[in-house]
Amino acid sequence: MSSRRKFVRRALGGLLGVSAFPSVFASAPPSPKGGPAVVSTWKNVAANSKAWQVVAGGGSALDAVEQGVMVAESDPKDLSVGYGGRPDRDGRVTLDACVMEHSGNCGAVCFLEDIEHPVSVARKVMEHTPHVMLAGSGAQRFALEQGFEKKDLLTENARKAWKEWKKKEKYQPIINIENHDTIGMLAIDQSGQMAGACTTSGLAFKINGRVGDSPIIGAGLYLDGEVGGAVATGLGEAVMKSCGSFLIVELMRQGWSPEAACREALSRIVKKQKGYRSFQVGFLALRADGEGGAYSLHSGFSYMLNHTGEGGNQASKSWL
Ligand code: SD4
Repeated sequence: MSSRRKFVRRALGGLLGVSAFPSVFASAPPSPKGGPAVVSTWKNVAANSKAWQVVAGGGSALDAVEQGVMVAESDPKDLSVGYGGRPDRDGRVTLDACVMEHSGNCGAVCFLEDIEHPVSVARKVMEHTPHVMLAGSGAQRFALEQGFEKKDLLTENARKAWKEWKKKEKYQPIINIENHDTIGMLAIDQSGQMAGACTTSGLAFKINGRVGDSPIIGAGLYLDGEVGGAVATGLGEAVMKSCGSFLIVELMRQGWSPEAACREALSRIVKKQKGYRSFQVGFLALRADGEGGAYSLHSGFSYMLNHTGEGGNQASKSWL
C-alpha cells in the first residue's frame, strides 16, 4: 500500500478515534438473516437449544434468554454458573446475573447466595422495582419475597475443588483459559425484539464480596434493540475497565460488524492492560439484523450461533 494511502487511513482512523478503521468498512454488509436468532457463549448446547425452542415457538426474546441461561444455572457440571459453581475463598457460592431488553430496560443482582436462578431474580428487579441492581442479603431478601426458595448451591464436587484450593490458598485472579463457562446469551424473537442475559458464579476462589462484570450493564451485557447486543466472558476486571459490551454496541451503531466491534473492544484491553497475555476475555455480539460475531484474547473461546434450530458451536477468532 502506498504511504499516502496508509496516511489517509491512519488519519481517518484517528479522526474517528478508532484503531481498526479499515476493517470496519471492509466488513460484510448486514446480512438479511434477521430473527429468530440465539447466540450464547461457550458450548452449552442445552441452554442454547432451550432458548431457541422459546423463540421458535413464538415466545419472547426475554423469555428465551431467561429460560436458556436457567439451564446452565441448574447444571451442576457447569462450574462457573449457579448450582455447582465454584465458591469464593470462604467456601461460599455467590452469584451475579443481569438481563436487558429491547427498550433498554434492565435488571441485575450481584453477590447473591442460595438462590438457584439469579437471572430470574434480575428479571424481577427489572419488572417489579424502580431499581436496576440489588446486592447480597438485600437481593436475597427480595428474592424470597418474590417466592424464590433457598437452596444450598455448593455441590460436593465444588466443595472438593475448594478444599483442594485451600491447601495452597494461592490467590490468583486469573482465569484458566480452558475452564470457564459463564453464560451470556442474546436473542431475537419472531417480532424482531431483542433481549440478553448473563449469569455466573464469577471467578473461582475470589475474595468474598468480589463482583465481576457479568451483572454490570455495559460491561458483561449491553443491548439496544435498534442496534444489537453484546456479552462478555473471561476476566471480569478487564471487561469492567473497558466497558466492553457497551463499546461493542456503540461501534455496531456506527456501522462496525459484530466481529470487528468485538475485536476493537479487545484492542482497547490489549492497549491499556499490561497483563493481557495472562488472562482470557471473550466478547460475543448479535446485531439487530441477526448477524453474529465474536472475538477473544486467547484461542479456545467458542460460541453457539443459532438461526435455524441447528446452532453449531463455533470457534471465535483470537488476538493471541
Ligand atoms: C467474572 N466474567 O466474574 C466472569 C467470569 C467468567 O467464565 O466469565 N467466567 O469475572
